[in-house]
Amino acid sequence: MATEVYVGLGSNLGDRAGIIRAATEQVASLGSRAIVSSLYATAPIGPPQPFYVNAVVRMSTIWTPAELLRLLQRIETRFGRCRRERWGPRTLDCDLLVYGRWTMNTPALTLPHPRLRERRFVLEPMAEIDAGLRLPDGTWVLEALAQTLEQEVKPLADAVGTHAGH
Ligand code: A4P
Ligand code: MG
Repeated sequence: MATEVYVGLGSNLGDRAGIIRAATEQVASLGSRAIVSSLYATAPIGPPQPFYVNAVVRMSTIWTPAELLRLLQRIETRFGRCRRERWGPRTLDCDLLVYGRWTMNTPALTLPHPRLRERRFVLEPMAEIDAGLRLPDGTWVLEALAQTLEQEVKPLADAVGTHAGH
């Protein structure tokens, strides 16, 4: 049985947009009926660091959560990710945001992603893909999004030539 999943991607080192475009394709190949959001230029959450490009992929997959996480980490590695500082700059971060109606909390995997509800950089692309989306606890993504509008997130096309660059 295939399950509908949402995967969040972020990059803030190197050719961010090129990395996210290529990586979303690789993530989409792990499932079927994939939809890729627009790319967004987003202000960093956490320690001061360059701006991010973020996007979200929704797809149906037959991989289990643990298998899918391992496959996502393999894609991160392929794009040169090396883990240094937590929340620090990275060429590619792939997070499993939502896996069907699953909820779980282990050190290796928490579902839905624990910081999802506070982050406009994932809520905005999720809402773009499905404005009627509800999280397993019943929260509407649009409702959570409305609480995060002070965070700077704009479509990448609009950000070109503006101050977003480094
Ligand atoms: N892990 C547990 N649950 C999950 C899950 N649902 N998806 C574990 C993915 N991984 C999960 O992750 C650390 C461990 O979390 C993994 O080994 C996995 O087993 P990591 O990717 O190695 O480390 P990280 O990314 O530095 O930490 P973390 O906690 O994933 O950071 P976040 O919360 O992803 O934050 N600002 C903007 N604008 N855009 C961003 O994309 N990203 C971050 C990273 C900070 N600020 C940002 C952005
Ligand atoms: Mg991560």
